[in-house]
Amino acid sequence: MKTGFAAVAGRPNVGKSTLVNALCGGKVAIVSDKPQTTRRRIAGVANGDGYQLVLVDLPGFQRPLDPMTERMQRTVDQAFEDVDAVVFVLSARERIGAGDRFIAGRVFALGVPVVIALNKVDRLKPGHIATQMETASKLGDFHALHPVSAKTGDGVEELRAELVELLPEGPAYFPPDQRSDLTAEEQVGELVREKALALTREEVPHAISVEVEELDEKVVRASIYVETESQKQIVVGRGGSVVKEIGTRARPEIEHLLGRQVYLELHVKVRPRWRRDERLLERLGI
Ligand SMILES: Nc1nc2c(ncn2[C@@H]2O[C@H](COP(=O)(O)OP(=O)(O)OP(=O)(O)O)[C@@H](O)[C@H]2O)c(=O)[nH]1
Ligand SMILES: [Mg+2]
Repeated sequence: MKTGFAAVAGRPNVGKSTLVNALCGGKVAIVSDKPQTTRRRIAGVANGDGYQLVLVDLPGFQRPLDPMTERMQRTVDQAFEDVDAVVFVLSARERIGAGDRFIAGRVFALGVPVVIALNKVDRLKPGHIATQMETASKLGDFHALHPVSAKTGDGVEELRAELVELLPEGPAYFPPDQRSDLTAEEQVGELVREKALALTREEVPHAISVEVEELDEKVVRASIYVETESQKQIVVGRGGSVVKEIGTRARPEIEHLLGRQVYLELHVKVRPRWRRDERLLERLGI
């Protein structure tokens, strides 16, 4: 059996998590249109005929600004230490530039094959895709370059097959029915955060974290933390409308995940400067 790990690296918001989900054939990681959605390392498992490919979804490469982003970047650096390949994700919709070259400097120095995934090619003109592929190919000595759309699934199967080829022979790392290495509590927390991100803007998404405090047969109780009173007002919404909508959107996905109906109880709380609280960050898995 071919088994092993591929780290998924790239700038924030290029579609790494969407691609991990597509490669795994199901939702492993949350996605949003805001940068810095992924804050921790998440292993997503793709099982197939004669292989188990573990995709390591990572935060976007960034210049650390505070203890939280520092820890996120450390996570990225550490994840490179023991992988069989790297998927270097680029967005075909943006200029391939200095940020990508900085990451290239790191990933091409690792000594493992680098597969470039030029993502978001859906609805782009072939001429534009060709130009972007040309630019991408100059980033370093890549093993393969795949234009893909994580959103439509175009090219994803070919990319998966390419990655499987790079894996050594070995035993499976995860039981066949396990899709990610997060606990149920962690997955539920991420789903709630995803809905909260979708419903907020500007600095608010970055100030949100979610902790699941209770998860039993019937009840899921979680706290949504923000940093200031005014952020709390935004997340609660007029007459509780925003937090209610977060619950309405999250509950079906939580029930699908757990395989049972639950009562979802959400509380919005202020925890000043939590992004600088090392102990809390540790507890949040960041
Ligand atoms: N059009 C298009 N949009 C995409 C594609 N893949 C991802 N997106 C969108 O790009 C945005 C970012 O997607 P994510 O998967 O969260 O990106 P990420 O690289 O994991 O972002 P961070 O975790 O914040 O670093 C979302 O709005 C996605 O819907 C794609 O193939 N085509
Ligand atoms: Mg992500």
